[in-house]
Amino acid sequence: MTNQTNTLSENIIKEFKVNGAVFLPGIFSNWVSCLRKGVSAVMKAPSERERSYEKNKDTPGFFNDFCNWQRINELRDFVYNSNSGEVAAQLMCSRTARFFHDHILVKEPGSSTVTPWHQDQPYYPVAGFQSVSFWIPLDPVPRKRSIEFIKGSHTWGQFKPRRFDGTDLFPNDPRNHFPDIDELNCSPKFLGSEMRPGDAAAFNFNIFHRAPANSSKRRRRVISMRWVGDDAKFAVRLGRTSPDFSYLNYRDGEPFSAPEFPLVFGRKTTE
Ligand SMILES: O=C(O)CCC(=O)C(=O)O
Repeated sequence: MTNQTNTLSENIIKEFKVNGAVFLPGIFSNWVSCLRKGVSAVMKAPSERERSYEKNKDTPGFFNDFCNWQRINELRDFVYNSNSGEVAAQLMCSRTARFFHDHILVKEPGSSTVTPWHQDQPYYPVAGFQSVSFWIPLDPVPRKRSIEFIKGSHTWGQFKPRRFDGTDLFPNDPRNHFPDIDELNCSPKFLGSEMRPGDAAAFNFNIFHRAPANSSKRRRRVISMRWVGDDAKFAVRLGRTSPDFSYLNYRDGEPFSAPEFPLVFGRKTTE
């Protein structure tokens, strides 16, 4: 698979830092067919982490599966051989880029599941400000069905995480519940864009974001590829994280390092 643009402009890097999210048209367009094959392989044989919504009702589903890059060749190829590690390092202003996990999110035509406003980092066993997820659509997505962010909200602190079905992930978490966006006493600015296959929305793990239902007649296949930078440390949460890595037996504040999280960009020759 061929590589493509690796160098981002200073303006893009600044926009990411200040706004917490940036849209990168065409950045992974060479990888669309490879990623589509990877998503299709996972959907044919989901992992034990698969968690889909509405699958037992008569309504179209919202397929979610995580952490498949080690068993699916196409996803592994993207992680190691695409420009994503280098692009991630630039956005995070980090010397290194370590892969965290892949997350497949397929909304079938007519799926009524809205992905509610949330931020990602409180769900994860990782702390640190240097982080980026690439939300990569593999089908065209108009602005009204695309991921949406609140500009600058990656600096607003961390809140108690809820599952996408509305239940608390960590019931004893003392942090405040995620704010009701309609009741914020500021005027949030929303960031969104029409997107094509192979574009990416790059965003910090702490930014507030959501994605609408899929009221269209076409599937909305997306893969989110998540990366962390030099300052990543393990974070112990008050329950099983999503995705769950409790089998690693990590301690709070330990360097975020395990074979599951390969250092893809900026490796020292001795590592
Ligand atoms: O695609 C969606 O519905 C939500 C995506 C999301 O929340 C994420 O990638 O972090």
